[in-house]
Amino acid sequence: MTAVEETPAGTAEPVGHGRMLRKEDPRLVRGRGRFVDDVQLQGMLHLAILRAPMAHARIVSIDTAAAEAHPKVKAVVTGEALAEKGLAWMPTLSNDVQAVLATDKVRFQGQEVAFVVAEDHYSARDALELIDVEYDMLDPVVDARRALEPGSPVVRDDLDGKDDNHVFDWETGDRAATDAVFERADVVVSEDLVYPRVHPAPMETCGAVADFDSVEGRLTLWSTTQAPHAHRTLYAMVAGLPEHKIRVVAPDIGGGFGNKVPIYPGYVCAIVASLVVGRPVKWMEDRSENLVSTGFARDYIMRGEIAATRDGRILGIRTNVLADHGAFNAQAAPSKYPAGFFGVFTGSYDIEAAHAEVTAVYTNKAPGGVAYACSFRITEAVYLVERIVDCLAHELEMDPVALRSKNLIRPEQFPYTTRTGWVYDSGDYEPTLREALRISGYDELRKEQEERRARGELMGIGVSFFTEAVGAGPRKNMDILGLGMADGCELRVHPTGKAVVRLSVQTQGQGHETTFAQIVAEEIGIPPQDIDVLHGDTDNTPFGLGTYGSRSTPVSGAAAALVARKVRDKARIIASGMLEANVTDLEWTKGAFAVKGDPDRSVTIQEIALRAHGAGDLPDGIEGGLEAQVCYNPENLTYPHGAYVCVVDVDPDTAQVSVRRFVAVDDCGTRINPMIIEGQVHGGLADGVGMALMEMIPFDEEGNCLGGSFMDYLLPTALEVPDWETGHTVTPSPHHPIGAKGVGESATVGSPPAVVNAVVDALKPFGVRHADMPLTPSRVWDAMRGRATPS
Ligand code: MCN
Ligand code: CUN
Repeated sequence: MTAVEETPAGTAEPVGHGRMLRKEDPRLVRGRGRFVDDVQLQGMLHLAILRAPMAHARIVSIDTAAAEAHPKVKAVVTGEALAEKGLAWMPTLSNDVQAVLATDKVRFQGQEVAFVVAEDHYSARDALELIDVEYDMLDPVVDARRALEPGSPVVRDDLDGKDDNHVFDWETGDRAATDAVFERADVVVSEDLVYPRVHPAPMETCGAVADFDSVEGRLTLWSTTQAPHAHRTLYAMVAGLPEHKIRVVAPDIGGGFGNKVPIYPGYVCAIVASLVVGRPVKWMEDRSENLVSTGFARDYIMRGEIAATRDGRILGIRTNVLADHGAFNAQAAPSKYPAGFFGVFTGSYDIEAAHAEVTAVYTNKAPGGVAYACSFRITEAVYLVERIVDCLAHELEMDPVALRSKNLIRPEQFPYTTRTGWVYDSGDYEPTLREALRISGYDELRKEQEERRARGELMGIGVSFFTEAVGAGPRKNMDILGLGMADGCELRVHPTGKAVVRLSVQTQGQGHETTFAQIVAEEIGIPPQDIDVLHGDTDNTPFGLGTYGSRSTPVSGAAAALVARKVRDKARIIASGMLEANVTDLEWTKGAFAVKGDPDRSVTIQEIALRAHGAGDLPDGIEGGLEAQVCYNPENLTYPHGAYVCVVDVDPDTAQVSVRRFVAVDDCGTRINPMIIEGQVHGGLADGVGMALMEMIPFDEEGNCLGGSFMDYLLPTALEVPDWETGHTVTPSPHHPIGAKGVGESATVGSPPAVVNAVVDALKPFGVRHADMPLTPSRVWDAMRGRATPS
């Protein structure tokens, strides 16, 4: 990255796409950000939640008398009290219900049982200790593999007639055709792969401040949400408050990574508390609460099978998945996709047949699923295909790059319909792969590896190639709880030529205040510094479904480009009046309309803005002002892709893995701000190294969560990651107005298999073909000794 290309925020250049420092950073790096916990209101009270200490137990009684007697306590609320108001249960994003506060049983360790509202945070916490709950212990179901066994404890006996732990069965592809190609294949390779339960662990935990104004009947909720509009609609449905009387504000958000998509009981408790006590109430969870109770990710137990010819032509892939959904099915995914977008498990390869079946089960663990830069389960899908392709390379004794190269979808095949029905919009895979090989010096690395192996050193080279499906989604087949996945955008150009663009999506660190200003700038020629981006306030932004699944650029970014074009179209008509020329005789150069062939006769967008709002006549039929609004319904998802190469060294004495190099070449179509893209990729690669080597939320046999703090749940630091080496190719999306595809999750999705493939490659001298994440020293040690670590 060259510093020359960067433009400090505040200077006038560049207009439009290009490297530009983030507009939000002056505020954030000076400590002037305003997060939910910074919200202080007159008379505000504090809420703390009592959580279940065990995974599965019947509640016999709850005695709140001592807590209520605490001098600073204003209210103590139990599930029973909520039940009287019909608020003890709330709908989840997957059409299940989840307990706001437990009434009958607790179903996972850390589940919400009661809450206290007090004058300060510490008194609220202290009073939790004074609540006396009598539990009747029940056997828990912890291992998803045992959840469907007859006689297994039933987690969800609250559901009518439910006598097992089955959530859903889902399948995709053609079973018969797939079985047929497996029958005739020269080589079939199977492997059991576990994608462990991990956690998005954003820097800021979840929280809310609820302020109910009983005179106006208005609720204002500041909350850590990635989807303010969708949350508002759900609160209206759950609490029965009229939607126009609810305002959801998401101020600065300290990272989301999917963790802030669901509605958590804590938000609802804060709302109820404000309604009951008549004062503003703040709830902020601590780190352990976040790790133990909020949306986990993955937890997929997969069997992958791949069929190929002897010379490495992949014929088919099939897989069987057991998905652990925890105690409530609260994963966020479009309604018709119970396994998210796992259907893209055929990856970037042109194969003849594919089939997948997924069975989901309830267990006595925290609810959630999907979250953590996942692109709706594409992380699992990409891990499956990229690991199993490496297993095939191992069996065929073929170079993993050569095997991939031979099977990649070819450029002339796009738009490409996969065997499971996904239409990849565009792609040119081979150049991306070649670029990753060039940057990494792949052939040299293989030579070096040979030399090192001869000396007894364990060096590994891992490759992954991924295709993602991001930008949910077309209304025809995507919704969340019945809400179509479109996004609105509104643009107002002021008389002096400055502008405000209002978005329905919500940045949590992705830099929307910068890139969306750039998108608009590119279209109407007003410098990005003169365009403010408003988001995260339902009273001030148009409706839309929010930020997740890397959908902001594909959906809301398209809306921003289109709304700017709509304004430009109007500006053209006004310019024609100003220049006394026909609209068709006008030419647009960035920022001005000029008469064709007479460039001296021109008006800038700023001059047009002034005329639009000013005195004097406008062309016939044109109203004053320079504003527009659109709602964008995407035609298809966008399909970014990438090729990654990871180099690791494994210490033969300690089995410690160190990532020496990581090369990531991403293709996200048209690039709006390359610097922000690199930031997104760097973050995602760190996620990938973390998941591959150290992150996991494990449980003991009783269902105690063993990953409830950052002492146990290890996140990678600067010490565990190398200097990232990034590159790119550009294959625009044909249906997106500016050709952009999403990128926010690409690296998290694509990097775990590259790291695991590298570690397994390092262990080749031991005959290892697979080892499960996270590849901690003990697991690597076991793998070297031919022992499987239970996972
Ligand atoms: N971008 C670009 N050119 C492109 C594509 C994207 O310049 N062709 C820019 C965008 O304008 C935006 C950023 O890159 O500023 C990410 O865009 P996009 O891929 O559309 O993703 P979203 O903005 O929808 O962000 C969501 C995505 C998800 S789902 C997770 S999870 C994740 C991620 O973003 N969470 C993050 N990256 C994160 N980064 C930070 N700092 N914090 C999080 O919580
Ligand atoms: Cu799945 S994590 Mo992101 O889509 O918010």
